[in-house]
Amino acid sequence: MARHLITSALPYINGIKHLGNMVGSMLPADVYSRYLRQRGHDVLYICATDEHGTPAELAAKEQGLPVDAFCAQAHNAQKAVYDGFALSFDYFGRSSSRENVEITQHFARKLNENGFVEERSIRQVYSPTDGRFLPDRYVEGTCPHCGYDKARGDQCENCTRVLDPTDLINPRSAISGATDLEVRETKHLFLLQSKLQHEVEEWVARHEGHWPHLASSIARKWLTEGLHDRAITRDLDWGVPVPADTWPALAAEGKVFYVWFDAPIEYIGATKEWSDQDPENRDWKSWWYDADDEVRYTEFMAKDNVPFHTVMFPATQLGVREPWKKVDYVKAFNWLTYYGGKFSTSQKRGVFTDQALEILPADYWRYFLIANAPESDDSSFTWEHFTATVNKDLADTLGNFVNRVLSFSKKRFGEEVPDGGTPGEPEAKLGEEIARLLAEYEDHMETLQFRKAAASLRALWSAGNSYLEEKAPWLEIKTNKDGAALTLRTAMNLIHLYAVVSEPFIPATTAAMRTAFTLPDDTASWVTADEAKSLTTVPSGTPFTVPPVLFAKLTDEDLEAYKERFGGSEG
Ligand code: B3M
Ligand code: ZN
Repeated sequence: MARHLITSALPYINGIKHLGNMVGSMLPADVYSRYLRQRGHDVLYICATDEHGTPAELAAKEQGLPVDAFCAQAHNAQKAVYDGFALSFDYFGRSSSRENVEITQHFARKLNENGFVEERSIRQVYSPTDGRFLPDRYVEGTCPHCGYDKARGDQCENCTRVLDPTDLINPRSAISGATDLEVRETKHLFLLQSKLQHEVEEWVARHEGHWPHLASSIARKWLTEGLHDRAITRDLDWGVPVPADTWPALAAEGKVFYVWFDAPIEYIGATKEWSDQDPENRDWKSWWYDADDEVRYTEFMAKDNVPFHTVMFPATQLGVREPWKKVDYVKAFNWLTYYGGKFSTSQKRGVFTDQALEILPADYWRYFLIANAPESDDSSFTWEHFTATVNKDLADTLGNFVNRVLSFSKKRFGEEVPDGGTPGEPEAKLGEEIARLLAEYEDHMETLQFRKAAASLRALWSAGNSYLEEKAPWLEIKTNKDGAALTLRTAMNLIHLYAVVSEPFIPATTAAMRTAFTLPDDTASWVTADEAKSLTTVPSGTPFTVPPVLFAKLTDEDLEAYKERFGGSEG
């Protein structure tokens, strides 16, 4: 049994996230974690809210709240939504935690001891209108590389190039829009990434061959551009304080660490938060320290986060000269667009996670989003595609199969699984097909190819429908009652098998399917190839109930109402 450490990119604290944010990180991480748990592995799935940096400060200001109070309520609001999506984190922490402060400060001290931190005086953008230094992210302007006119001072989200605010053309304050920006002297700590370039390159070279092309190409691009020494402190009131024992002057000025310095460390911090809740039985360090041989670490994130995870964080981990666990596999995603454009809170474009749960249960979204995950390219959310997929895959192929098999059997044979005698050629052929498709599904899940895994799952569901159409127990019963009973018993075994293997995608639905059968020792966490072939896990005589219809079909009126409410057109 392997130990799997899984993390997904930490959602910024400011505001409820849209579906695109979830499908590129937390949701696939959850599907993979559920799958590994069912296969009997020891899984620790960690995430947290990313609470530092100017996103938090500005959002709190807008709500007239102290930042810490804002973060506490915003963390709970996001966590409630993720609970609604059944995201099975082992722990969902907060980067403002005491644990993260301690570990981040430890990392900074060690980097300093090892000669990878230097104090430098820099010229930073100051906004007299806002009365403060503007962190990179809150300087907006035109990207010098691609001309994108909403590029941020730290990174251009259009061409993903990392920037410095002074690179921007026509810079303006993202807070007030003020353009009377000045550049003033201020002291900051720099992480000497240039001194770690060679080590990071060696480490990436050892791993990039296993990563998806999207992750390895971005990491390679960043390394080819060369690792630059980067400021890792900011003039902000909110963040991990620079420790006074090492940098008294900077601490006295109230400097804090740059959000991207402490955010990845929160993966470790949140694990310690988890451990501190039950120190007798949990050992956070066994997952992170000197754990290379026992633990496999997989990260999930969107492509704009790849540079920080494949270069800056590993550089930090290498520079502390301690055996912290570095990522083994980076599952990076492209973007989910909304009708080809970006989701946008301000322009009321797109579906946000809280709104999604208002209109439909989580499993509708979970399945659709993973089945259309933006893996090898951006993918576009449209209401037309969503309603068509829900109606075809969920309502017809899976839901209708379950409902008509159980309803018909109950009506003609009562509320126990009928017998029908020895399986024949059709059942043997079906079993071979189910075992083949199951092996294909498992392979796609093991290799984190979610769209392909969804296709194999769909094919498993379809195989049951083909068998039912071929055997047609509603006709068979007129001339061969036993034959009809055998068909229904076989189909009910498929329902139980679907309930087990579909759980990572649609956990609430599969719970309803599985509990339809009163199986005393239904502990089967997965399905073996033999069980797939034989389809006899659910014996005749097993009591069963007919669950409510699993998925309601979406109507044209629903479709129009969604498009009206959320906006829905190209461009
Ligand atoms: N919060 C960026 C984002 O939400 C950042 C991820 C941090 S992962 C350590 O895209
Ligand atoms: Zn650009």
